[in-house]
Amino acid sequence: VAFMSCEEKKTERVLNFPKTDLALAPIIPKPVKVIATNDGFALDHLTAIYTSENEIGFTEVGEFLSDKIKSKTNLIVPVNATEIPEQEGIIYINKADSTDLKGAEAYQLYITKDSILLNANTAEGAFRGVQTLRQIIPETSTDTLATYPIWTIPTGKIIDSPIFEYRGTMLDVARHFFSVEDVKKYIDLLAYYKYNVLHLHLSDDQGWRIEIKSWPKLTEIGGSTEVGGESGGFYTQEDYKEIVAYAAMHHITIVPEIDMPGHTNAASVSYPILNGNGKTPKLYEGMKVGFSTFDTRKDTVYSFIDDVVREISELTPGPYFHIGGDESHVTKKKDYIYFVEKVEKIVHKYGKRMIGWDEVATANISSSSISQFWASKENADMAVEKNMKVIMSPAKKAYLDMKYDSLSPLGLTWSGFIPVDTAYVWKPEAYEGIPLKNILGIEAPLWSETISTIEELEYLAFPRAIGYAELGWTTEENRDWENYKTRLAAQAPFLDRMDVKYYPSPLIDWE
Ligand code: TNX
Repeated sequence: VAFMSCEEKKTERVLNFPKTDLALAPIIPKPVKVIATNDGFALDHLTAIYTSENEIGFTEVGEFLSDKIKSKTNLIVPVNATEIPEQEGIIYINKADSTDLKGAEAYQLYITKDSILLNANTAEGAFRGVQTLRQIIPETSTDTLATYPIWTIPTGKIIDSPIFEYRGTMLDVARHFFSVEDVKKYIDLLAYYKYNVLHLHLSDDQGWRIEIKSWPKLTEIGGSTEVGGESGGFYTQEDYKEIVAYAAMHHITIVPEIDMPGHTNAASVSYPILNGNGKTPKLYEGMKVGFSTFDTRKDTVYSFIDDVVREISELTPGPYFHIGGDESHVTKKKDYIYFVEKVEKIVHKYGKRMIGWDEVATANISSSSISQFWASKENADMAVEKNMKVIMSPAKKAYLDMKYDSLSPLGLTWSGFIPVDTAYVWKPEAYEGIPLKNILGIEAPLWSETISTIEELEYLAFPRAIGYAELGWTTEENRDWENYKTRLAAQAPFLDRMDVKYYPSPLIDWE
């Protein structure tokens, strides 16, 4: 028996490999450097994974890879197994302190016909590298003379690291609620393209979506509605923890947003004491913005915010808390500034770094706070003057909720149409004169006024979110629309296998 299996070893199987070219592999985001050696590594039933077991998180990364190989190929690839009689073609996932690994998310892949070596400084870097590896495993097995299937991975070397440390998307779960399952599926897809942040817009005029134990009516009342009069919904703290943990497993940071002092109708319906205009508000199911505000001069409002920021921060391991701060059209300018400055202190009290929409830079806030540029260059410039970091989310380029074109059944149009090429062909690192040193990264928001199901979410997010992933990771010299188009076309089999209802843009020759 031993002799028989020897007969079937690599040499024989390798004979049948067509010449490979790693440099042509449709990897998104495009890596810094790819060198092809034109041979093939056979992924098959003899493959095994070994990880740096003593380093935090590396074994989990190995298990993640094994799991994804299983769903793509049906192969069972053992991780750190000790008693496997026969293994060939080992995938090593190692911690390495190499000087050419730039930062926590950097990785290197050395693929030969006998082994794959994935090196990174951290489990996070290894996780990013695993996404590259997943992308170069062919969708179907390679035909060989062997009696069992193999998947040919092209050999060569990949050296890679991102340009930005913050690469996010935002999901508005307030205008329409999305279930924990929906959010998990979105996380699966984001992780594959190396996103590292998911910002959840957890409150707005139309709904409050996270349980706050000290203020239970927020979800009981404020969570009961959505745009269009549908039934709303909210995450219990257990649900939210589940999302946070699932994101963490994918090395994605959750950024919670409680939008205030405007966009607060749902909170004020639940507790009318928060409202500044003296009227008793009603539940709101429309799409207008800018009509609600907290009373910025009332102590109760700040003890409320203290409770909310404390409870959410306790459930959120990531460093950020997003306070919204956009479109407070009925808050007086001086009240708005007073409010943002007070809330920043509360955010700091609970150990978080504050993010706000670009308007927050009009207040006198710390340089450690972050301004999210969505509409006003003037506000973004104020943030730069204050030495703050800026997240690039310009509505004309990066809004996932804009229609692709006039035929799009879903989406809004206030900042224009955003076809797939417009979404890709711009430079977040040199946009509207914001200095590169101030740019923390890029985020593509998906507002949900016009979408209420995961299919609709997918239609607006994909394929544009794939392009934003590349803008956040890949240097400008390595980006090119014509080249990107062919790599994007090659995502179709993956998206189909994941059952993603993406928009089949006619600009792309889908595979
Ligand atoms: C503007 S972008 C908003 C949201 C809307 C969005 C729709 C921003 C900070 N505020 O309240 O949902 O436009 O595109």
